[in-house]
Amino acid sequence: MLGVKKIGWSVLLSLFVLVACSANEKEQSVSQNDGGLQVTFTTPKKVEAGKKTEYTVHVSRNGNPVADAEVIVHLEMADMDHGLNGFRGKMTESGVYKGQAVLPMGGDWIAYVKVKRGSEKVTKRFEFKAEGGMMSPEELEKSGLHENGSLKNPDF
Ligand SMILES: [Cu+2]
Repeated sequence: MLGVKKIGWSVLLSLFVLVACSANEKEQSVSQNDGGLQVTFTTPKKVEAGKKTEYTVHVSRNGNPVADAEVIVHLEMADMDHGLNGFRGKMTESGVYKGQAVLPMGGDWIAYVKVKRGSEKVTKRFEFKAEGGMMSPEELEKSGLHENGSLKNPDF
């Protein structure tokens, strides 16, 4: 539950994010390589709180797509705990895993991308921004989220 003071801050924060985002219209895509599995996390050009958004994870090794990995993405706010949100990635083509999620509010988000294949296991951290304010309790309910923004029926 947020107090009035906190809501004030989140409005300020959202304004700041709006300004910051309009200056950078590129897709928020980051790649990380630890010598084994290379993992890339991509968001659409614009991520908005309250809207179902599709995210893409690319998994490769030495430039070759890695198929049949288990990909689980936890989406967490940088400065706040909203509980469990994210998705289990579905492979749409070799090495490409997609999933959808609704974020309960705008601001700074972190994607923890867990990739598992055989005995290999790696978790990568990616930062991205979402626009918009907070979802109302009705909107949260409609999107299958608890009041704190966590998923009601996670499959991961
Ligand atoms: Cu939040």
